[in-house]
Amino acid sequence: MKAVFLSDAHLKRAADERYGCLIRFLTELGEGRVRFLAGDEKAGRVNTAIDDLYILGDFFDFWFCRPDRIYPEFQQVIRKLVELQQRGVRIHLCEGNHDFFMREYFHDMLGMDVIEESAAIELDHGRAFIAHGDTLDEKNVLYLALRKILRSRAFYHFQRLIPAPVLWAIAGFSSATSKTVTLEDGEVLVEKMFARAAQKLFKEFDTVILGHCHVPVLRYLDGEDRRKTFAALGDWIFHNSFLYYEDGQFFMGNYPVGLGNRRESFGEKLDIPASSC
Ligand SMILES: [Mn+2]
Repeated sequence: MKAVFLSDAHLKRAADERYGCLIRFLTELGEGRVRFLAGDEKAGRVNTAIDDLYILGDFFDFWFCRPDRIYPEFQQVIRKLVELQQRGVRIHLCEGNHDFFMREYFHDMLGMDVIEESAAIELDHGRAFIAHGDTLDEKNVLYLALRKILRSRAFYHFQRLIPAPVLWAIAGFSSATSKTVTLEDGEVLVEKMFARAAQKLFKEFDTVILGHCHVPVLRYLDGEDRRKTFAALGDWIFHNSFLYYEDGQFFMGNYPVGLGNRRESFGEKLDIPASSC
């Protein structure tokens, strides 16, 4: 089984650099290429078609459910996902704290897998827990309460009453402000997530894969009987990071940006190194 996991692209405008980067990455996935920079700046690529693409939340900087009125800037990337799906890649979208109510469009209309909060998936070597990760801190009661309200049926119906262009304008404004108010230090957050995995989730799962903290981390923990894997996916704002999985092995890579053809022609197949922090 071959899969790519990514999160936190926070897509907003098609003209943004990260948007273009992601489009190129998805195009290459569709063509059966996974290009990456490893931690030591070595460039490489795996020529293979993947089976699954997991997008673990905050792919869009905002999302409101209007199956008939999709924010125009998002149409290009949605077409890309559909293209990948038509090539046989299964698309899994987990909702984040910026994008939810996704089922009605992505599942009901496009037939993609939508995960509301978390899911248990089967990988070749064992079970994995996947989630965006914003609900892992159970002590953050205020945030969890707010999250519940925003995802309630009442709020769903309320947002349906507001004209789409007005919603998009509000969303652009609120997502800009919410970042300055709620962005916890990524490094602190990743340690909290790892602690949660170590104390609880690893009892049930061999692997925990999360987004939300914007820091790419791949870490192993030797358990009593088998090795456990923890991954935080980073983002497509500063890192262009993704997790690649092939037959029981994980590899954290960064998509090369602006390296031109010199790197591109560096197309040898590398053995996938197991990097860890
Ligand atoms: Mn998030």
